[in-house]
Amino acid sequence: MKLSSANINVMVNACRKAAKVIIRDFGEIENLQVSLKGPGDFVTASDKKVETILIEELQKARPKYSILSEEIGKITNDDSFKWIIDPIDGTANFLHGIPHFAISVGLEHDNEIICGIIYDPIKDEMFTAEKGNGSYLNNQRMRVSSRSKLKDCIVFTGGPKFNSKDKDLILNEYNNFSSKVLIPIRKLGSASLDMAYVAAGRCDGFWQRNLNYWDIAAGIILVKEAGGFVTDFTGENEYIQNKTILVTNSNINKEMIEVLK
Ligand code: 2AM
Ligand code: CA
Repeated sequence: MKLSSANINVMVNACRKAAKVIIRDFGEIENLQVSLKGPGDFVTASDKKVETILIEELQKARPKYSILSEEIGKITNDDSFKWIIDPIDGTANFLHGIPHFAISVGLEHDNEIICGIIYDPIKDEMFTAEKGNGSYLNNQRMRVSSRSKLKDCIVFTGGPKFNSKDKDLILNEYNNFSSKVLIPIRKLGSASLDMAYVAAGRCDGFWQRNLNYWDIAAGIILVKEAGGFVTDFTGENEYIQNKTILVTNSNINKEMIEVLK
Protein backbone atom coordinates (compact mmCIF):
# COMPACT_ATOMS: atom_id res chain seq x y z
CA MET A 1 0.00 0.00 0.00
CA LYS A 2 1.17 3.53 -0.59
CA LEU A 3 0.16 7.15 -0.29
CA SER A 4 -0.41 8.61 -3.72
CA SER A 5 -2.55 11.72 -3.57
CA ALA A 6 -1.74 14.52 -6.01
CA ASN A 7 -0.02 16.66 -3.35
CA ILE A 8 2.04 13.77 -1.98
CA ASN A 9 3.21 12.95 -5.51
CA VAL A 10 4.30 16.57 -6.03
CA MET A 11 6.25 16.48 -2.76
CA VAL A 12 7.89 13.10 -3.46
CA ASN A 13 9.02 14.22 -6.91
CA ALA A 14 10.45 17.51 -5.61
CA CYS A 15 12.33 15.67 -2.82
CA ARG A 16 13.77 13.04 -5.15
CA LYS A 17 15.06 15.72 -7.50
CA ALA A 18 16.61 17.78 -4.68
CA ALA A 19 18.10 14.64 -3.12
CA LYS A 20 20.28 14.07 -6.18
CA VAL A 21 22.11 17.32 -5.40
CA ILE A 22 22.42 16.48 -1.70
CA ILE A 23 23.91 13.06 -2.41
CA ARG A 24 26.41 14.48 -4.90
CA ASP A 25 27.44 17.30 -2.56
CA PHE A 26 27.70 14.96 0.43
CA GLY A 27 30.25 12.97 -1.55
CA GLU A 28 32.30 16.17 -1.97
CA ILE A 29 32.25 16.94 1.75
CA GLU A 30 34.80 14.21 2.50
CA ASN A 31 37.33 15.91 0.23
CA LEU A 32 36.60 19.36 1.64
CA GLN A 33 36.80 18.08 5.22
CA VAL A 34 40.56 17.70 4.92
CA SER A 35 41.14 20.96 3.01
CA LEU A 36 42.30 24.02 4.96
CA LYS A 37 39.25 26.04 4.07
CA GLY A 38 36.83 23.37 5.28
CA PRO A 39 33.37 22.74 3.88
CA GLY A 40 31.56 25.69 5.58
CA ASP A 41 30.70 27.87 2.56
CA PHE A 42 30.16 24.82 0.41
CA VAL A 43 27.47 23.59 2.80
CA THR A 44 25.70 26.96 2.80
CA ALA A 45 25.72 26.79 -1.00
CA SER A 46 24.29 23.23 -0.93
CA ASP A 47 21.50 24.29 1.39
CA LYS A 48 20.55 27.10 -1.02
CA LYS A 49 20.79 24.91 -4.14
CA VAL A 50 18.56 22.27 -2.57
CA GLU A 51 16.07 24.92 -1.49
CA THR A 52 15.99 26.39 -5.00
CA ILE A 53 15.20 23.01 -6.57
CA LEU A 54 12.47 22.26 -4.02
CA ILE A 55 10.84 25.65 -4.52
CA GLU A 56 11.07 25.46 -8.33
CA GLU A 57 9.45 22.03 -8.40
CA LEU A 58 6.74 22.85 -5.86
CA GLN A 59 5.91 26.15 -7.56
CA LYS A 60 5.78 24.54 -10.99
CA ALA A 61 3.14 22.10 -9.74
CA ARG A 62 1.28 24.47 -7.37
CA PRO A 63 1.88 28.09 -8.53
CA LYS A 64 -0.61 29.60 -6.09
CA TYR A 65 0.64 28.09 -2.85
CA SER A 66 2.60 30.26 -0.39
CA ILE A 67 5.99 29.20 0.95
CA LEU A 68 7.92 29.42 4.21
CA SER A 69 11.47 28.13 3.88
CA GLU A 70 14.53 28.23 6.15
CA GLU A 71 16.94 30.14 3.87
CA ILE A 72 14.71 32.47 1.85
CA GLY A 73 11.89 33.03 4.35
CA LYS A 74 8.37 33.79 3.13
CA ILE A 75 6.81 33.91 -0.32
CA THR A 76 3.21 35.01 0.11
CA ASN A 77 0.59 33.92 -2.42
CA ASP A 78 -2.71 32.15 -1.76
CA ASP A 79 -2.27 31.93 1.99
CA SER A 80 -4.71 29.08 2.58
CA PHE A 81 -2.06 26.62 1.28
CA LYS A 82 1.57 26.92 2.33
CA TRP A 83 4.67 24.75 1.84
CA ILE A 84 6.90 24.68 4.92
CA ILE A 85 10.43 23.72 3.85
CA ASP A 86 13.67 22.75 5.57
CA PRO A 87 16.07 21.95 2.70
CA ILE A 88 18.69 20.22 4.88
CA ASP A 89 17.68 19.43 8.44
CA GLY A 90 20.74 18.23 10.34
CA THR A 91 23.11 20.65 8.62
CA ALA A 92 25.86 20.11 11.19
CA ASN A 93 25.81 16.36 10.50
CA PHE A 94 25.97 17.05 6.75
CA LEU A 95 28.90 19.43 7.27
CA HIS A 96 30.85 16.85 9.27
CA GLY A 97 30.23 13.97 6.88
CA ILE A 98 27.80 12.21 9.24
CA PRO A 99 25.16 10.48 7.09
CA HIS A 100 22.11 11.52 9.10
CA PHE A 101 20.11 14.48 7.75
CA ALA A 102 16.91 15.00 5.78
CA ILE A 103 14.80 17.14 3.50
CA SER A 104 11.59 18.11 5.28
CA VAL A 105 8.49 19.51 3.54
CA GLY A 106 5.10 20.08 5.15
CA LEU A 107 1.91 21.36 3.53
CA GLU A 108 -0.27 23.65 5.60
CA HIS A 109 -3.94 24.29 4.74
CA ASP A 110 -5.89 26.87 6.79
CA ASN A 111 -3.20 26.82 9.48
CA GLU A 112 -3.12 23.05 9.82
CA ILE A 113 -0.49 20.66 8.47
CA ILE A 114 -2.23 18.22 6.13
CA CYS A 115 0.71 16.53 4.35
CA GLY A 116 4.30 15.87 5.32
CA ILE A 117 7.40 14.30 3.84
CA ILE A 118 10.77 13.71 5.47
CA TYR A 119 13.36 12.15 3.18
CA ASP A 120 16.69 10.75 4.36
CA PRO A 121 18.57 10.60 1.05
CA ILE A 122 21.54 8.57 2.32
CA LYS A 123 19.48 5.72 3.76
CA ASP A 124 16.86 6.19 1.03
CA GLU A 125 14.11 6.36 3.64
CA MET A 126 11.02 8.30 2.57
CA PHE A 127 8.59 9.09 5.39
CA THR A 128 5.22 10.42 4.16
CA ALA A 129 1.88 11.21 5.77
CA GLU A 130 -1.42 12.75 4.83
CA LYS A 131 -4.30 13.77 7.06
CA GLY A 132 -6.78 10.93 7.35
CA ASN A 133 -4.68 8.55 5.21
CA GLY A 134 -1.94 7.37 7.57
CA SER A 135 1.85 7.50 7.79
CA TYR A 136 4.21 5.51 5.62
CA LEU A 137 7.89 4.57 5.43
CA ASN A 138 8.82 3.66 1.86
CA ASN A 139 5.19 2.73 1.17
CA GLN A 140 4.76 0.58 4.28
CA ARG A 141 2.31 1.77 6.91
CA MET A 142 4.02 3.06 10.12
CA ARG A 143 2.77 2.99 13.71
CA VAL A 144 4.22 4.50 16.87
CA SER A 145 5.67 2.09 19.44
CA SER A 146 3.56 0.52 22.18
CA ARG A 147 5.98 0.82 25.11
CA SER A 148 4.12 2.10 28.11
CA LYS A 149 6.75 2.68 30.82
CA LEU A 150 9.12 5.58 30.33
CA LYS A 151 11.85 3.62 32.12
CA ASP A 152 11.98 1.09 29.24
CA CYS A 153 11.82 3.71 26.50
CA ILE A 154 14.36 5.22 24.16
CA VAL A 155 14.03 9.00 24.05
CA PHE A 156 15.64 11.66 21.85
CA THR A 157 16.33 15.35 22.25
CA GLY A 158 18.52 18.04 20.66
CA GLY A 159 20.03 19.83 23.65
CA PRO A 160 20.91 23.54 23.88
CA LYS A 161 22.75 25.60 21.28
CA PHE A 162 26.07 27.01 22.56
CA ASN A 163 24.61 30.51 23.08
CA SER A 164 21.13 29.43 24.22
CA LYS A 165 19.47 31.72 26.75
CA ASP A 166 17.66 28.65 28.10
CA LYS A 167 20.79 26.57 28.58
CA ASP A 168 20.34 25.86 32.31
CA LEU A 169 16.69 24.99 31.83
CA ILE A 170 17.44 22.64 28.93
CA LEU A 171 20.28 20.89 30.76
CA ASN A 172 18.07 20.54 33.81
CA GLU A 173 15.37 18.84 31.71
CA TYR A 174 17.99 16.55 30.22
CA ASN A 175 19.23 15.69 33.68
CA ASN A 176 15.72 14.87 34.88
CA PHE A 177 15.07 12.54 31.94
CA SER A 178 18.44 10.84 32.28
CA SER A 179 17.45 9.52 35.70
CA LYS A 180 14.12 8.17 34.37
CA VAL A 181 15.27 6.03 31.44
CA LEU A 182 17.52 2.95 31.51
CA ILE A 183 18.86 3.50 27.99
CA PRO A 184 20.86 6.73 27.80
CA ILE A 185 19.14 9.60 25.95
CA ARG A 186 19.97 9.78 22.22
CA LYS A 187 20.97 12.96 20.40
CA LEU A 188 21.08 12.28 16.67
CA GLY A 189 21.19 15.87 15.36
CA SER A 190 18.19 16.08 13.04
CA ALA A 191 14.91 17.14 14.64
CA SER A 192 12.82 16.12 11.62
CA LEU A 193 14.28 12.60 11.61
CA ASP A 194 13.80 12.40 15.38
CA MET A 195 10.08 12.96 14.78
CA ALA A 196 9.98 10.56 11.82
CA TYR A 197 11.58 7.91 14.07
CA VAL A 198 8.86 8.39 16.70
CA ALA A 199 6.28 7.88 13.93
CA ALA A 200 8.11 4.73 12.81
CA GLY A 201 8.19 3.31 16.36
CA ARG A 202 12.00 3.40 16.48
CA CYS A 203 11.98 6.04 19.20
CA ASP A 204 9.33 6.33 21.91
CA GLY A 205 9.54 10.03 22.74
CA PHE A 206 11.26 13.27 21.73
CA TRP A 207 11.29 16.67 23.39
CA GLN A 208 13.01 19.93 22.42
CA ARG A 209 12.87 23.66 23.00
CA ASN A 210 13.37 26.47 20.49
CA LEU A 211 12.88 24.63 17.21
CA ASN A 212 11.62 26.53 14.19
CA TYR A 213 8.39 25.69 12.40
CA TRP A 214 10.25 24.25 9.38
CA ASP A 215 12.08 21.78 11.66
CA ILE A 216 8.80 20.23 12.87
CA ALA A 217 6.06 20.92 10.29
CA ALA A 218 6.28 17.63 8.37
CA GLY A 219 6.98 15.64 11.54
CA ILE A 220 3.72 16.81 13.13
CA ILE A 221 1.48 15.04 10.61
CA LEU A 222 3.77 11.97 10.41
CA VAL A 223 3.48 11.41 14.16
CA LYS A 224 -0.25 12.15 14.40
CA GLU A 225 -1.12 9.84 11.51
CA ALA A 226 1.04 7.10 13.05
CA GLY A 227 -1.08 7.28 16.21
CA GLY A 228 1.29 9.39 18.31
CA PHE A 229 0.86 12.59 20.32
CA VAL A 230 2.26 16.03 19.52
CA THR A 231 1.90 18.56 22.37
CA ASP A 232 3.79 21.28 24.16
CA PHE A 233 5.54 20.53 27.48
CA THR A 234 2.27 20.91 29.41
CA GLY A 235 0.20 18.64 27.16
CA GLU A 236 -1.51 21.52 25.35
CA ASN A 237 -1.63 22.31 21.64
CA GLU A 238 0.57 25.43 21.77
CA TYR A 239 3.81 23.75 20.65
CA ILE A 240 4.41 26.11 17.72
CA GLN A 241 3.79 29.35 19.65
CA ASN A 242 5.59 28.18 22.84
CA LYS A 243 8.52 26.63 20.96
CA THR A 244 8.39 23.60 23.23
CA ILE A 245 7.59 20.36 21.46
CA LEU A 246 6.90 16.96 22.98
CA VAL A 247 6.34 14.04 20.61
CA THR A 248 5.45 10.62 21.98
CA ASN A 249 3.78 7.29 21.34
CA SER A 250 0.23 7.18 22.69
CA ASN A 251 1.26 5.79 26.12
CA ILE A 252 4.07 7.89 27.60
CA ASN A 253 2.86 11.44 26.93
CA LYS A 254 1.68 12.01 30.53
CA GLU A 255 4.79 10.49 32.06
CA MET A 256 7.03 12.74 29.96
CA ILE A 257 4.99 15.82 30.90
CA GLU A 258 5.53 14.95 34.59
CA VAL A 259 9.29 14.97 34.04
CA LEU A 260 9.11 18.35 32.25
CA LYS A 261 7.17 20.02 35.11
P1 2AM B 1 19.16 22.52 11.16
O1 2AM B 1 20.09 21.39 10.94
O2 2AM B 1 18.23 22.77 10.01
O3 2AM B 1 19.84 23.77 11.64
C1 2AM B 1 19.79 19.84 15.97
O4 2AM B 1 19.49 19.65 17.33
C2 2AM B 1 18.50 19.93 15.24
O5 2AM B 1 17.74 21.03 15.72
C3 2AM B 1 18.58 20.15 13.78
O6 2AM B 1 17.43 19.58 13.25
C4 2AM B 1 18.61 21.67 13.64
O7 2AM B 1 18.14 22.11 12.37
C5 2AM B 1 17.59 22.02 14.69
N1 2AM B 1 17.60 23.35 15.29
C6 2AM B 1 17.16 24.46 14.66
N2 2AM B 1 17.16 25.50 15.49
C7 2AM B 1 17.57 25.06 16.70
C8 2AM B 1 17.76 25.69 17.97
N3 2AM B 1 17.50 26.99 18.17
N4 2AM B 1 18.24 24.96 19.01
C9 2AM B 1 18.50 23.66 18.80
N5 2AM B 1 18.33 23.03 17.63
C10 2AM B 1 17.87 23.70 16.59
CA1 CA C 1 16.17 22.36 10.59
